[in-house]
Amino acid sequence: MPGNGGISETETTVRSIPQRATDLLKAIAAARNVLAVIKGSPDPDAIAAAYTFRQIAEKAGGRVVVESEQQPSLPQNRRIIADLHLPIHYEAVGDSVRFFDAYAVFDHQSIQVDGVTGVIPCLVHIDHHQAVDHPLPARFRWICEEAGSTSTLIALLLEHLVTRQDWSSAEEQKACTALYFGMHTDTDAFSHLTELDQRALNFLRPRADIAFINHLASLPFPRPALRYLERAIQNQEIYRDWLITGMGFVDSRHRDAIALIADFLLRRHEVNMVVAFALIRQDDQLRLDAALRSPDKEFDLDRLIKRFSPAGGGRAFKGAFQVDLSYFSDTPHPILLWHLVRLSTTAKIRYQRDQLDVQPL
Ligand SMILES: [Mn+2]
Repeated sequence: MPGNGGISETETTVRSIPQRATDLLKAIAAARNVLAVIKGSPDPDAIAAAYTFRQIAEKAGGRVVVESEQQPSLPQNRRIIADLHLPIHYEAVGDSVRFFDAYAVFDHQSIQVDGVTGVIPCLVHIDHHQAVDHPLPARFRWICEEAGSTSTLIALLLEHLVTRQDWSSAEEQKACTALYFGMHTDTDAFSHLTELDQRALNFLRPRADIAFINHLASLPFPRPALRYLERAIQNQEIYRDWLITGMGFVDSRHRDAIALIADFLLRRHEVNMVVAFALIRQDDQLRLDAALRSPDKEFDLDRLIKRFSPAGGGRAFKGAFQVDLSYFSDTPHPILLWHLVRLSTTAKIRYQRDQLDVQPL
């Protein structure tokens, strides 16, 4: 890239990695017990990042518990956790938060975690989504949109740390396999890789169990998701160059189907946006869950999503937002509620499409 003494942005990032690895170890040395929180649905990218951080921290004398707010929903995500024996806790932290000195967040724009933020400090925040405007403080932070996944960033740190820490080849393989799958998921099977991703992949590929990953990646579309896909196809409508579809109530165990279906519809149709949404009921909670997909790397999906909901977010190609509707969770008329949600959401989406002409992102 010109204008930088001939040094590309990627090169600058790569040169900063040894220092970042050192800073990460310093941060770890400052806290003994760390809670690594996986926010939202545990996807392979977040799982791999949190797991590898745990291994790095334990070799540096720290202790890390990886905690997920939700159970994994896709069969391949359950398989990678089970087959690689990745230790993840699913109980809410609650009062036990006081047993930790600090917490860490990976693969999420915001480090806000209810019941944790404000109680203990945030030690580490690593992510590849767009940075938020006024981030809460974190001791070590690496936000890098040049990476297609958080696993990319962790792999680049690991590349330095394996030479400085005592990693057996089995441990290395386990972490690299998880990170490889994290990258695979976030880059749509490596179909769009940045220069940084390519570097990370060069490190991971010879160390990962590729046969296992190929097996995971070939697991069929989960059967319950097919039912939702059918609904998504029935309900889809094309508004200008966007495809909009609602799937009704989706069982919380299969909520990842919304993202899979959005991916599928984008591959199938020549549109500039896919928005797929559904209502998710979990215990006494109810929320609207929407997945957005754009085929255009330059499209600022994050900014668009913020127009729907400040709590949502995105990056190149993918994004999502949720709206809490728990107040309506006991409605005696779920079908009526769905109609209302569908009409209102579709109207909002159409409005945002029209707004792009008036007020570009
Ligand atoms: Mn990610």
